[in-house]
Amino acid sequence: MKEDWKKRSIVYQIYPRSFKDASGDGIGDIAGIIEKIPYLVDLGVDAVWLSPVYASPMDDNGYDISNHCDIHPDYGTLSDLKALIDALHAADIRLIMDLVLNHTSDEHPWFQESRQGKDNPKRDYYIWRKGKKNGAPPNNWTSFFTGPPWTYDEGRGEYYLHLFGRKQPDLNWENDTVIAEIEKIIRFWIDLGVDGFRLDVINLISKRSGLPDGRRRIGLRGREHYLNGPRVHEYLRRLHRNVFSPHGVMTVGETTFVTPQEALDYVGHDRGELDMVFHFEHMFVDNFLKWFLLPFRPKKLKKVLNRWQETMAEKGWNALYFENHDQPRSVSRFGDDRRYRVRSAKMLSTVLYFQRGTPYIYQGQEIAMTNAGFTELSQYRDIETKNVYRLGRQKLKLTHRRMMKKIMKMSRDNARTPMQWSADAHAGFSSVEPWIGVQENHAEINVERQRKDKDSVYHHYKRIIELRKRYDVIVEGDYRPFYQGHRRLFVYTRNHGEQTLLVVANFCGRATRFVLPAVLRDKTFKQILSNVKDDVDVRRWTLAPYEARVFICHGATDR
Ligand code: TEU
Repeated sequence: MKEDWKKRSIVYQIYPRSFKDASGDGIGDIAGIIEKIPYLVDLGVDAVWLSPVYASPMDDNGYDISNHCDIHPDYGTLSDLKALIDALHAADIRLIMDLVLNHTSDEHPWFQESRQGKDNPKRDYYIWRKGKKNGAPPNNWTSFFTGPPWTYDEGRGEYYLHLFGRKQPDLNWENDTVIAEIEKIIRFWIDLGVDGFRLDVINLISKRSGLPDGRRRIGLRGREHYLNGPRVHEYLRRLHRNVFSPHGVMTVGETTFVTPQEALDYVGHDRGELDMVFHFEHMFVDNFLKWFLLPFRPKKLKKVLNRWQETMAEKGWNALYFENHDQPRSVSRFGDDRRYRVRSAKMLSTVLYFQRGTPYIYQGQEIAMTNAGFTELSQYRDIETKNVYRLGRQKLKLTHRRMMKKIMKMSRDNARTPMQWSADAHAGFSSVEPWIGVQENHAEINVERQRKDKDSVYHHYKRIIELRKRYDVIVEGDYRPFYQGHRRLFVYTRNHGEQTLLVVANFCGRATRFVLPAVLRDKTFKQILSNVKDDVDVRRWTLAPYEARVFICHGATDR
């Protein structure tokens, strides 16, 4: 990856529906985002990743696009989006748009034409098949949103494939015209001034020809026939060659289920495909296939993060994240949102953002917003959550209580409650009742309160961002883990030139003894960040629950 800004930028993800409602309809909008740009500047953000704001029936909150080159009226107009681009650029903040290219909405004109039948020029824009002789769907695959990924279309008399919702038909990337259409869409946004793209489920776009049955397994049957499919790299190299590279835009691919080795096939410096990818391995340390819950073990998370750091090393580049619009809140998931909410949130950010890679902060993470705490099914809005509840109750015969426990912990709506700006009504997000419930704890957990409190999570994030901009070692440095077998300590160094950074964190609610590894004892360390007040002797000390500190060795030269 050549351009430095892609490595150095702090990227802030905005889920527009829940960020800020300026129009007073209870739904976040583009005008609300523009209103909050000074907040993003104060935090130290360099780029915004904007989840979809395109025309959509909102079956999957915009990840079901019906017009890639127009804006949903909930959010505003194309000129509002252009105003957002200009306002962000005036504040020296870049814009990364979320592009969904594996599928569209079934209300997209392309699909409406494709389903007209065989002689329509768009008949092969999607993946249509006859069912099996016994009337069953074309194969035995299962969808990410439960159930078969095939829906029979009476009009066309065939099934169409949808790896996600039935209103999200998969595009046929085998069709050259589809790829040319996609290149036109990307050029449209680049011409409007967009600086990069987050590419939704981009490692699913190539399916094995024949769409054969998948081997029998629990969950996502058939995934071996489309995960990192046979032509995915060919397709991405074409996009890189034709549209990404000529304009120097940044690309981050969402690549579910990839291993570090497979990720290098996308982001390796010699690959000419993507700048970085979001992997999911650390999102599966406390569950099996998301809904079979497992106890969280810090050592498992440490192992995954260390492996990604060591595999990417100088060969590729990481996207550092713990949260996004699909995942539970990290302080509730990996920290302790009851006894140590502030300190554990600071520890998590310290462990994550001093690693090698581009940091991604999801809205609300910087103030340690917690899981939603919705106890009633009626409070949930997410299609995946509702489908999983139905599957659990009807197919697996699990009790309501059992399903609510899973949903309260893992629902995507945990991350989609309105951003908590203040203790005011509706958390200062809107002047009216929002589209989804506001958390009661917004009275204590909100931006306004934390910006006044120098010991808040917000100010800890600000300090981390300031340090990332000050010390080259954080961006350029290598990565060396220590205490790898330890169940509670997370320790690593970064080295670059004469700079050595040391991160020491206690990943649990019990005091833990630390002794400086022998190989580091010849260095003189200065503390540059801590989530607890007192000073310590870096050579040995007992860390308090969720304590985290960062040190830099003497001789560090400020950038
Ligand atoms: O998510 C893809 C994906 O794999 C998610 O479904 C994830 O596995 C799951 O939600 C974890 O609970 C992307 C978008 O981020 C998601 O919001 C969309 O629903 C999905 O693609 C379909 O576009």
